[in-house]
Amino acid sequence: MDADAVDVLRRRARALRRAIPGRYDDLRALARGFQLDEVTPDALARAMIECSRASSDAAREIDALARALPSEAHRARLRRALGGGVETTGTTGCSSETRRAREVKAETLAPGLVCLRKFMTVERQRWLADESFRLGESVDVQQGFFERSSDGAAKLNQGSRGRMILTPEAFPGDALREMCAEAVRAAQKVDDAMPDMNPTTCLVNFYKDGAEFKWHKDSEDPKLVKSRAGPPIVSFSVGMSADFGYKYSFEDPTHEVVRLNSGDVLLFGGPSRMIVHSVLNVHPGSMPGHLRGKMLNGRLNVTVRDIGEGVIDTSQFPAYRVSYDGVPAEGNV
Ligand SMILES: O=C(O)CCC(=O)C(=O)O
Repeated sequence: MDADAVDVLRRRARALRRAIPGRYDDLRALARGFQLDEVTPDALARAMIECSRASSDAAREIDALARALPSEAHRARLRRALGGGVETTGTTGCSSETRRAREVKAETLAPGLVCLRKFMTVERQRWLADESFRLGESVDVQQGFFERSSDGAAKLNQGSRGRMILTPEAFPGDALREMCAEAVRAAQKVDDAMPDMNPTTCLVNFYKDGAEFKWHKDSEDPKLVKSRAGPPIVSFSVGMSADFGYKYSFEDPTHEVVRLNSGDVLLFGGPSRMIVHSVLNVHPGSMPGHLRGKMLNGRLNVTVRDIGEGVIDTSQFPAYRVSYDGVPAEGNV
């Protein structure tokens, strides 16, 4: 490296230290470890995304750091984990897409099954991603997305998927409850069979590209299963697109598929509450521009549920086990 290039790197390092004074040493150590293949690209990407939230200066300098890694192979691995570079507009950035009027479209797929296209604004998608990763990030909190493998590295707690089980109150303010209420109202406008719901629980899943979720039913109070009147699961998708498969019985040899894109909300309740469903694929390369470098490359899905009198056995985490009157519900995953 010539003297000018070294000088540029030194100046950038000083600028980065000024932008994230409390985090600079940790980030530098992670970047070094990554170049020695001792730290995974996801671990460095997560730290970079978190530090870049501090300010637009921090975001710009971190983006420059990602571009300045000397090895192209390492740059490429980091870009992949970030879904591109780090977003340099900081926390207040507002793209033209945000300002454009939203074109929400409600698709009734079956009685009780509605997809609200582009229901979440870009800001809401970013908010949900930021808050979910803030909650799911820490490998030392038992119930985050990550757990430690035997060699001490952080890995997603369900293989290519990470899960958290939360209450809606884990998200600041009343925002998630309000989003849910709005989505239910919008679905009820196009579907008389969509019941009301009162959010009590959220399952948050983070999928790496290519990840799947096996065919399953979401557990429900046996009384409501019989009446086909269960409150809807309200499912928010952010990040990469996925194919969601559904059918009405496990034995059915065929199934329908609906593509869920970032910002879409799918509701299944009433006669569709017990659909058998699966995430068939998460499409690589489908990360929307407004989320690149804002969340770890992949897909986030937040299902908000009304489990009524159900009780969750938290000792089984990351498995999701709900009982009604002491009896484990069918369809626990
Ligand atoms: O990720 C999704 O779209 C579905 C998640 C799901 O099936 C579940 O949480 O039970």
